[in-house]
Amino acid sequence: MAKGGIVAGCLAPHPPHLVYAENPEQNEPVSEGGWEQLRWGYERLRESLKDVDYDVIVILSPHWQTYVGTHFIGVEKCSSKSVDPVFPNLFRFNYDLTIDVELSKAIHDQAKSGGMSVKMMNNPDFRVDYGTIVSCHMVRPEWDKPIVSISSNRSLSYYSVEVMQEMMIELGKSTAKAIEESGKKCLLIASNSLSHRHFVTETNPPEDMSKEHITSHAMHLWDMRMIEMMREGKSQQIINEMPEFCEQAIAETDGGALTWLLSAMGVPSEPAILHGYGTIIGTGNAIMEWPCRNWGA
Ligand code: 2X7
Ligand code: FE2
Repeated sequence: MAKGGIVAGCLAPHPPHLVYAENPEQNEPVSEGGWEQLRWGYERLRESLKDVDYDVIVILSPHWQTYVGTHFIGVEKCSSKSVDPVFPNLFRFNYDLTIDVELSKAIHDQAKSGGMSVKMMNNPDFRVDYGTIVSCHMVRPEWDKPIVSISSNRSLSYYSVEVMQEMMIELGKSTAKAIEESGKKCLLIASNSLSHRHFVTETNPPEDMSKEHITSHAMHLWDMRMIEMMREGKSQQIINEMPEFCEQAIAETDGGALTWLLSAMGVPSEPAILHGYGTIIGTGNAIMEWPCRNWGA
């Protein structure tokens, strides 16, 4: 069997506002648009991936939070309504998705053999988190690929960002090894915003773009610093600076997704492509792609 591999790694943020603004048939609320810079960024990412052949999307979302180990959905068919607990006015999404249980289990087993605390989630009534759904929808609205859904183990809450990083680096290596052995071509997604300080009141309508901006200059500077490092291939420096970034920018990278992604790609020194940047209720969001398929073996 030929070796499996990662065709691309993506940083794909998941504010529900993006799906709300797109007005897909699966989402109940109706909008007049909004957040176009980011939605055009997703358009560019989709265009970049349109001729890329892959079998499965592997995604880690900070909104599936587990406190004892990393969990993987182990149920083949998941279908229900996902409602954002903070923005039920924007996101009530009917989903119907397929899980690649074989690959989920392979990553689970690989991580376990490396000493990590892991668990397969086998509850057929489990509701998939909105982070996973929004990022997958924005990257591949056709919903024609199975996914592997990985939880965010909040080791940070018990220990520190440093411990979280160590664990995500390990999980990334296990993910890469399991993918290689699976023979499958995978698209990896880290589902998170960058700076994550947000406004506490909503505008009327929520898509009033005259009110949308970053919450502070400090958050802007942190976001630009992270984007520049990604564009320059400075993955190791990103990992080194992650504790300060998480603390000072209240960054959503605290869920481990970006560190996991960088580790799975082998902490690349190749540059990432910036497809778009924009703010959503004051948080900073970048759409980035690492086109691993072009890097050679
Ligand atoms: O989950 C989110 C987020 N990360 C950023 C902004 C707004 C809403 O939801
Ligand atoms: Fe979020």
